Amino acid sequence: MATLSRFRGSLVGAVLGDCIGAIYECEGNVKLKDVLKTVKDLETNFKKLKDGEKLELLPFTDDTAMARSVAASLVAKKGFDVKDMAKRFTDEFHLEPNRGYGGSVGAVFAALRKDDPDDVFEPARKQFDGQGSYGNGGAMRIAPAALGCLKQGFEKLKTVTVDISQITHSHPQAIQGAVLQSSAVDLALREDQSEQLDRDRFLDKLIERIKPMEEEELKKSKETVTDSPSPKRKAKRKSDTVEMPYCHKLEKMKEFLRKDVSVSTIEEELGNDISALGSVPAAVYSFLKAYKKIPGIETDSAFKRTIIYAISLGGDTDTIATMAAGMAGAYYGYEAIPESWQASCEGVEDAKKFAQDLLELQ
Ligand code: AR6
Ligand code: MG
Repeated sequence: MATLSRFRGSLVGAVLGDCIGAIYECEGNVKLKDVLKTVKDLETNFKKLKDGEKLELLPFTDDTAMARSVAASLVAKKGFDVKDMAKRFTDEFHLEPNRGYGGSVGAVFAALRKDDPDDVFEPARKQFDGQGSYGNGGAMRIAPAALGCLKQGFEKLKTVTVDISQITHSHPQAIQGAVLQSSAVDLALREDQSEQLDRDRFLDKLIERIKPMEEEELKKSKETVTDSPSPKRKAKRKSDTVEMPYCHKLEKMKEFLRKDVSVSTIEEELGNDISALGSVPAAVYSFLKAYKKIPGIETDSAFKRTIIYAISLGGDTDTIATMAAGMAGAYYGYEAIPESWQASCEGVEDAKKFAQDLLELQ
């Protein structure tokens, strides 16, 4: 479970999902054949390299920029320190604001820098008339927390995840999405690879963790229905409007995994957008789906299938791929990650070092 291979697998996997996925971000419908060509090119170009030559690196985006801050803070503080983490996010954003951050999160960093509030959650809480952001920014960066909290168990991981999310994303669905993502990485790290992965059981364990959070939120929203409505998002998909949408989507996945479901069905039922609810389930599904062969993706590597399939879903490709690959790397380990892909992406060496440092925290 807590091995260097699986820690490295998760963090390096997440970097590759981000860098490769970013090629297709916001492209609308992504053609699988284009994604297959992209990764084939990475492999061909790597083979052509002569001694001492280096590839032009695919840059990482805000997903990795923020995940690095999560890892760096946990390592420097030997655990979670909310002020330190908020400062690292803020400094990192101001150092390189053009990493593809979401449209509204910059305002949180600006307020954190300008006001330096005692309560670091305050600027995020004020977003969107007090609803908070429901974007996937809390989930996309969270994998290092699963590594850092592995020894302490789920309750600790949950508390830390909620707080890391709330620095920028305080909408309940953003927080639940972050907990779903960190849980999936945590469970992937813990799975015994010598046994078959029981995908229904994996989903049941995730449901067990998310259900109480959704139930609590539902109760709150029913209590406050008349005076101040609890955060609701304008949903574009029917599957986002059900009472406990994360649990609903996790249950649906069991059915989808048993048959060959089209990408458009996945987009409709699970989503592929920048909201947490519209992307974390798609990432979990990509990881579980790619455990077995996928028609049209002719590779024996389940790790590669995960990234290729996640990107083929379209929409917020870098973030769905980074989250899915964070799980896949945690499960399959570092050795499953192709050298040519690593050599093509920015930030891999740092991810390896962070994995080592987080392992030493255990
Ligand atoms: N009400 C209305 N619109 C909202 C709300 C809300 N409560 N919350 C979010 N939005 P942001 P992120 C819309 O800025 O989650 C990048 O590609 C609003 O249009 O918090 O950090 C990253 O890599 C807002 O501008 O960003 C991520 O994949 C947008 O959602 C992705 O963007 C994004 O919310 C989201 O990053
Ligand atoms: Mg993104």
